[in-house]
Amino acid sequence: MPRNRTGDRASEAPGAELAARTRNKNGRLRLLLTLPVLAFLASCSGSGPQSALEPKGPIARDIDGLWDLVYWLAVAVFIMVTALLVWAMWRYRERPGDETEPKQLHGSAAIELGGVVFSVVLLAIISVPTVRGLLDMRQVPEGDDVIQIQVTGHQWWWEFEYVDETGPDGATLITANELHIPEDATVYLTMTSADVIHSFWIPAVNGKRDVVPGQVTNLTIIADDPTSPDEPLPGQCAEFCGLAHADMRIKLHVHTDADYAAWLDEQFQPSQLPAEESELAAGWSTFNTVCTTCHQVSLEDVEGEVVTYGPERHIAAADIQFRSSFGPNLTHLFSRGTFGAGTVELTESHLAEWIGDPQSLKPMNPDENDLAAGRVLGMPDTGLNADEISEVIELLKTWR
Ligand code: HEC
Ligand SMILES: [Cu+2]
Repeated sequence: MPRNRTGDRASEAPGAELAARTRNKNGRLRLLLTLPVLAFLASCSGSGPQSALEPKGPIARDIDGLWDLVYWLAVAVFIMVTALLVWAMWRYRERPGDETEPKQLHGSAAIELGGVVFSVVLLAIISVPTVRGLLDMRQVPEGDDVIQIQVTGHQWWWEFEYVDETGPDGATLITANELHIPEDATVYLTMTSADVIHSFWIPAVNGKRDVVPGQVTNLTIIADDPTSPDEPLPGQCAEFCGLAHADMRIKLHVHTDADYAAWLDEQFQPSQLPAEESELAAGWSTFNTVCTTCHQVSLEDVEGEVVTYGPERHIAAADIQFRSSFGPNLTHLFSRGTFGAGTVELTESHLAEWIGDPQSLKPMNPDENDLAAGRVLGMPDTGLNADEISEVIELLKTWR
């Protein structure tokens, strides 16, 4: 007897049960539809500036090209497999009057071998440019024009030291979170971490690379075109590193050669140590008792001598002396557009909020283990009163 294909069991069910079942079915259908709709809608977001699909330099462009290759191969495979599936479903559909089952087969040398060979060929096609790209990216760039920058990851900010750039006092240039480079320059980052594993990632210029305590890793970045001052290329830590991990950003400013030289010049103009009787003396006294336990600052005194205040820098990694600090170097704080690792716009009122209650702008509370081990994480509440805070801000404002 042919199978009953139109057999409607629902016709035997009482009305209420039928309604319930229909509702149930609708619910399931809706759930089933939700997933592809969500996936589809996600594609409407476009790619923001922090996207590997918007390369702004040759290395990132290579990665993007590889992505395109893999994507289109995947699309071709998807279309092929789907077409085969649809064809098989249609060709071997059950027709009225069918009495025999289709031939049941177990194993087919042709199909299995074909599948294996096809996959191997595809993977080989992908692996050649992948391996070549990886080797290219790992190459240590050479030449006098390579800009060397040491990067230290901290919970939860980035320290940049321009090791080849020494100011009039012989000290190297140190800054935080906002990285400045000239267009088309090959910039070689030598990286380590002061605490836990971080990962340095500015998708527009290269892939990510882990930043590991006690080890040195490297990354080359190159950017094509200058960025506008209020639209630097965004990046961030890409390895979960604690409470404020998501707020560990990087801003990459790309300059013309002339603008880069001007920026360096500015960074080497020493900030001033307030004279003893000046209006800024009170702010300096607070700063030098409270803030210099963590923050470094290099200041020129009235005699023209530049002195660095702050904690000793304390990391030695591999054969490189990393002279890293507990908090960002504040010598040229007001040359930055943001603070708190690129998360807060640098304005006086934000700064007052930060000094008064840093946790309100960026959650950095150490957990119990850290407290028990005496570890300080992030910027603590320094307990200054409103007057002291505004005195300190008046002082900070002169450091540009
Ligand atoms: C116990 C160490 C410690 C002390 C003391 C301290 N800070 Fe900080 N400060 C930090 C750390 C760590 C950060 C980085 C926080 C982050 O972005 O995750 C920071 C960040 C900052 C920043 C933002 C810098 C930037 O470029 O992102 C400013 C400004 C700042 N502190 C000012 C002060 C002032 C002013 C004082 C004194 C009243 C002070 N800090 C005292 C540890 C400290
Ligand atoms: Cu991190």
